[in-house]
Amino acid sequence: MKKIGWFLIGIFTATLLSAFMAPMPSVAETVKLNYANFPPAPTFPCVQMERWKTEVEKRTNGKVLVNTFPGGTLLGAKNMMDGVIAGQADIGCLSMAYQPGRFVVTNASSLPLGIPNATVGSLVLWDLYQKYQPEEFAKVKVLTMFTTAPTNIMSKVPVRTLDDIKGLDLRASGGAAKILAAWGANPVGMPMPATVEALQKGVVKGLYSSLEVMKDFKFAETCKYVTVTDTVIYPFAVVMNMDKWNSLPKDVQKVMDDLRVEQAQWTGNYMDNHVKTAIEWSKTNQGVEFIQLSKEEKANWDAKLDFMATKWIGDTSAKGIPAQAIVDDLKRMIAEKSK
Ligand code: 3IO
Repeated sequence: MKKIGWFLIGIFTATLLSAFMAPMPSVAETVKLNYANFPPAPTFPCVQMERWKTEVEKRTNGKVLVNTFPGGTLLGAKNMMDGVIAGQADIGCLSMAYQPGRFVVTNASSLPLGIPNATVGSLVLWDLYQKYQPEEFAKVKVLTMFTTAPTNIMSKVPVRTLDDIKGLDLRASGGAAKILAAWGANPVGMPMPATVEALQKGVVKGLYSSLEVMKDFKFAETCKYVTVTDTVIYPFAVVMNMDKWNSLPKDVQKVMDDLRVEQAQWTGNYMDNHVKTAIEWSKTNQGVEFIQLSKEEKANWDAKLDFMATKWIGDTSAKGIPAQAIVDDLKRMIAEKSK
């Protein structure tokens, strides 16, 4: 009886002690991170941001708190990289197409080389970045990269032939804008969020991007035609301020490093599935016509893009970048990941 009494007191004391000493992080230990994003909350760059936040908070047992800022409330589309370097935000999500000259190596992923979907695109983009470690990312810690699904024409007027697209004002940026130009359209460059007003005001007649925006930005309400081209992707990066990264505990850094490829794949997968949902919604709820190019017509469209990789290799080699090797690597990676 006496022995059991002491035993219970022992357990009671141990419990009490562990309650004070135990793993609950103290307020001082909690790391708070601000994460900036440029488009509105329901769009895919913000959906992946919330997923990353949830996973990091869970896997660090609450040691890290991530405050997310969608809709350009902390940093906008074009000052994302510089804002993160300057420490205006700890983390930022950027579309590389808005600064094509700045992200030369990784923007090679938006040459017309046949990336079939966002999952393959995201994994290929990550491997390309890892292999070449381009200096344009040297001042930041790259937390992940991903791509959109292949791009298609969404427009107020039907585009069935190369004649229809000639001189047509369509919104696109970076590599996708060059594709439009090759087809004879008039590409108008602006970040995705600005496209809403540009379409309303009639500044552009449509846009060239991945099709989930038909639903997420409600473009299907004004763009009643989609011309299926499934051409290039838009590449994205999520970057962290380098001093902030260096200040993080090792175990927190490990959680984030372990998420880099996983997050790329998750986002690609989310995008690929969400595009299917958006296509269904556009057809069923919005009566959007999906135009399939005939085999002959498609061959004409493809032929207009043949010169692009070769021209890019020529132009980019002149800057001292191993452009031929990058394109060869991209082709090999796309084939491997597509299996
Ligand atoms: C994009 C950008 C922001 C929100 C949703 C989006 N879906 C596809 C894109 C890519 C694009 O067109 C762009 O401007 O980066």
